[in-house]
Amino acid sequence: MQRALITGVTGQDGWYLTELLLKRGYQVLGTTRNPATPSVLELQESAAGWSESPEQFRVVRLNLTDAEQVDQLVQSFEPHEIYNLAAQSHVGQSFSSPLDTLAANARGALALLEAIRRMPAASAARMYQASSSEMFGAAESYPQNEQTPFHPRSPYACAKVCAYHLCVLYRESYGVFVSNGILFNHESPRRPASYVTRKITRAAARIAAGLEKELTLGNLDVGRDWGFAGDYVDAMWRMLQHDQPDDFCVATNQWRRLDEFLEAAFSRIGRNWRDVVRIDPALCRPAEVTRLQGDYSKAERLLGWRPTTSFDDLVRLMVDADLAAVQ
Ligand code: NDP
Ligand code: GDR
Repeated sequence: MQRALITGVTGQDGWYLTELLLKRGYQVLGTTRNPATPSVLELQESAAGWSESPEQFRVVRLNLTDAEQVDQLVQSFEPHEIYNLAAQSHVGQSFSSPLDTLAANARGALALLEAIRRMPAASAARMYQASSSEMFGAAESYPQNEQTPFHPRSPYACAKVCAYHLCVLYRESYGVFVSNGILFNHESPRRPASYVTRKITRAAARIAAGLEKELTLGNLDVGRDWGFAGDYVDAMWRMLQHDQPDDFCVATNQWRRLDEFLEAAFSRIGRNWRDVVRIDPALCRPAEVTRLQGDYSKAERLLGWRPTTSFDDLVRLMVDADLAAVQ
């Protein structure tokens, strides 16, 4: 049986990846900072439905910045694959907690690379590193691909650039099988409401139900390449099945302005977003990433991956899930 270790298993991507791996017969060990939370219980209940047996899925506590703890976990579980998803993943928040962000997002990746380096070469784990399109930041060329230079615009993005280069270094210096997935924004009903897409779809549903009257946002003058998280975890898995480690952009090749997302979400509930959206400058970031648009042609060519969910379907899926939740 293949064994996979997923750090940050309680997050959006951890959820979809756990489902994918359990349904493919993997034994999955997930890590969290706190196993006593409702999200762990919810995931365990869902995982029981995706597994053949209760032994197939477990969640353990791990402090990713504690290299000794990381090493002990890796050497005892002997995973074939490691998916490093744990991170302080909120870009805006990284400006108020830069040191914690750097520790979790860069030091955490390094602790895993070091643990892999100490595994017996013949059975060393393959690693997926959750790199991000935020690393392109202020890039001026579109679309962005694996050759586009990085220009990070937040402590979050700087930490991800650091982790990215550490992965390349360990691949080149020690032959570690580690691949960077440079994933563009991907969303789902499991996205926390602190991210703009879910904040919008949740507010639309609550406004439709008469529970709220307005929605407060920051900078609307931005655009992103938004895909569906369920599609993107399949790209992660494919990277670790490929014959060699590499770096891949995962995206839809389309970008939309934030007001187009608002338009799509509020038209689903028959309202005009301009009537309810209020701007609060306090929600704007000290440095902004104005436009990200990916090019997934390398992932398609080498991994046979392509997205299956359109922008309109994604927005509909998220608004409908939030409407169902308020009802
Ligand atoms: P989430 O924020 O939903 O999940 C990440 C998990 O990491 C959390 O559930 C949390 O689990 C854990 N975590 C949070 N803060 C810390 C911290 N300071 N130290 C250690 N662990 C922490 O992220 P996603 O699932 O959306 O993303 C997965 C990974 O992919 C992240 O690394 C993210 O940066 C990256 N990424 C995401 C993209 C996206 O659009 N979603 C795009 C590109 C990259 P717990 O509280 O249980 O410990
Ligand atoms: P992002 O996602 O920063 O791209 O990072 P987020 O949804 O937080 O912001 C997208 C854009 O919307 C603007 N914005 C707002 N954002 C939030 N959160 N709340 C608001 O009220 C608001 N108003 C406007 C932002 O300024 C920004 O330009 C996500 C995370 O998942 C990262 O971990 C990941 O690496 C990148 O996507 C790719």
